[in-house]
Amino acid sequence: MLIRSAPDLKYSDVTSKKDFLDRRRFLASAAAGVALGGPAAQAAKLEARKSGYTVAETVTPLKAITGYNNYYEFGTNKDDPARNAGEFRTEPWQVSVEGHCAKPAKYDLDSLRKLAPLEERIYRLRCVEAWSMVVPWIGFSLSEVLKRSEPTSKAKYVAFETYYDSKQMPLAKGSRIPLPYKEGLRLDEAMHPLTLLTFGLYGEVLPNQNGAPVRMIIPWKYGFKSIKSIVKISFVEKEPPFTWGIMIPNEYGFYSNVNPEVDHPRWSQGSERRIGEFSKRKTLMFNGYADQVASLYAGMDLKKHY
Ligand SMILES: Nc1nc2c(c(=O)[nH]1)N[C@H]1C(S)=C(S)[C@@H](COP(=O)(O)O)O[C@H]1N2
Ligand SMILES: [Mo]
Repeated sequence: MLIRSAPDLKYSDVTSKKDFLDRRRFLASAAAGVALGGPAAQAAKLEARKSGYTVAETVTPLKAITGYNNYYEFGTNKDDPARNAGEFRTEPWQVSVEGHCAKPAKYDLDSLRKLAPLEERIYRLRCVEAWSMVVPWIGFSLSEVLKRSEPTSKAKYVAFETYYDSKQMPLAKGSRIPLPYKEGLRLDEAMHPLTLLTFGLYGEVLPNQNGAPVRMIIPWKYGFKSIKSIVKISFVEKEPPFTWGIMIPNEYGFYSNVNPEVDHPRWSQGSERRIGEFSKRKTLMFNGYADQVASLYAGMDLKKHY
């Protein structure tokens, strides 16, 4: 069983005692109903083994991660998703893997989650709006799913789509972005071991505002690439359209790799603020994952392919 109800406060060896104590405190306040809006505050535990894919940095408090979100389907203010996503139905859930592959597949959430052992990976995530966070995510490499469907030689990119239901997401229309939310990766980016299919955070299943029941985390790219509440994964031949590129093509490029040297047309990307902290820190090339991913872009002009 992956989900259990017994509390598990054993925590990663790689986090400091202070982080551990912080976490206990935040879990306690969440349990007391302080941190989370809506009725779905009883999160189920999600067991995961520790992983080597981890940054040794202070993790961002659970309360900040679950209270300051971008999820336009549930409103455009940072505190809207925590307030409005609580009753979103994430069961039953189906994810379809289709397109240019020998073995298309449909998974319910449970069968998807059992495709590989769950790992806890502490990753940075950097939003294009120049804030960032460090999160103990739970999931496994997306490649575990992709390789099972045996992509054909025509599969050059992977396209993703979010669930959309205007009845369950009445505020979505007001966001004025085209929905369902769409994203895409080049096949080699999608197959990269860092690319995480994510089911949980902080030892629990994903809170709805963070993209339950399953989302992507691509830690070297701006946060908008990390699409939430996925229902469709397709192998495609051409670079797929993505929501922010459809909306404002002169501001958002397909790659969207974190790059302090390429500013957004309206603001600098040279520095960032960790949510919950006051001072700014310098943004790192590929969000600090250059050693792992820079080779994917060898020979590319990153000022052109931003
Ligand atoms: N479906 C969907 N996915 C989405 C978004 C969204 O509005 N809708 N926002 C993106 C943006 S801009 C960011 S920064 C991250 C935020 O993830 P978080 O709320 O877990 O911090 O989710 C991304 N995934
Ligand atoms: Mo973002």
